[in-house]
Amino acid sequence: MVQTSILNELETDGMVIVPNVFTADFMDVVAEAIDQATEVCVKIQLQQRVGTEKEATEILEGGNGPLGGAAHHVITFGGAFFDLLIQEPLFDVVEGYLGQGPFILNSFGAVTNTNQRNMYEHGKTIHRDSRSFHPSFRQQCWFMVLVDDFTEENGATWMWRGSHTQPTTPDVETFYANAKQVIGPKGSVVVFDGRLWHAAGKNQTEIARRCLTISFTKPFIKPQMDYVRCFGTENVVKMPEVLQQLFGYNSRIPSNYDEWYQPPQNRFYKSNQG
Ligand SMILES: O=C(O)CCC(=O)C(=O)O
Repeated sequence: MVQTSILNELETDGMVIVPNVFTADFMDVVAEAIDQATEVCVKIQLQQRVGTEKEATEILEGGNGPLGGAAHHVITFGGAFFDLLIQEPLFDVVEGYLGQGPFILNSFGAVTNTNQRNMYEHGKTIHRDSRSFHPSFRQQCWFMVLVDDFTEENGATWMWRGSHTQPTTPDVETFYANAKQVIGPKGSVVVFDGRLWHAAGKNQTEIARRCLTISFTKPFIKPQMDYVRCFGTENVVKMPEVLQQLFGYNSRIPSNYDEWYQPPQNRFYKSNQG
């Protein structure tokens, strides 16, 4: 499929499934990185007593609470996740959809869907990812990266094509009458509008089904985490330019006059960021 037809489908349907964006071998590396990151995230969730019950021990089996199987901001682990972004996959589609000019990373998480425990509450309920709705503003462009093959049996996500125009939550019957599961081989990417209604499927197999959930916005929208502060400015300036841009280095908010009054090349919020 040429990029124009990908963009056209995204504009019409609010979603498009693009096969073969990543190789199966690369997805295996990413899968390993997700497992490691999830183990760390679950430990933090336990420590902070958020989302996962204290007694939960089967770390990769989806936790045992409303955050079961969710690992947020795994981009902070670097490695394969950086490698993925450095490839700039489908970035022309993201720019085409959000509007001309640069964009930033809003979030970069992972979901491990299993049959073992309570699955991530947010993921399994009928939801959309944008928390605010505007009928014409394209706030978020999302990637769901299929890290494992998605099948009917292993909990492929239910997505309702064209539902990004609907402001209110559909009732369960209407949603499942219209939504279809996203079936595809690992390495595929579902590009979708953050207003699209969707829900994780039920995994009826013994094997985990993993995906990455990545969102992009224009730079003037706050990201879910301040990645520049998270990585440290001194480290971000040494990163490839594409990562600097995505992590919001070019759209930082000055906090005093010294940071505000700077020559153009040192500006915190650069003039080309919209
Ligand atoms: O894992 C899935 O199938 C869906 C996840 C999801 O919708 C989310 O994390 O917002």
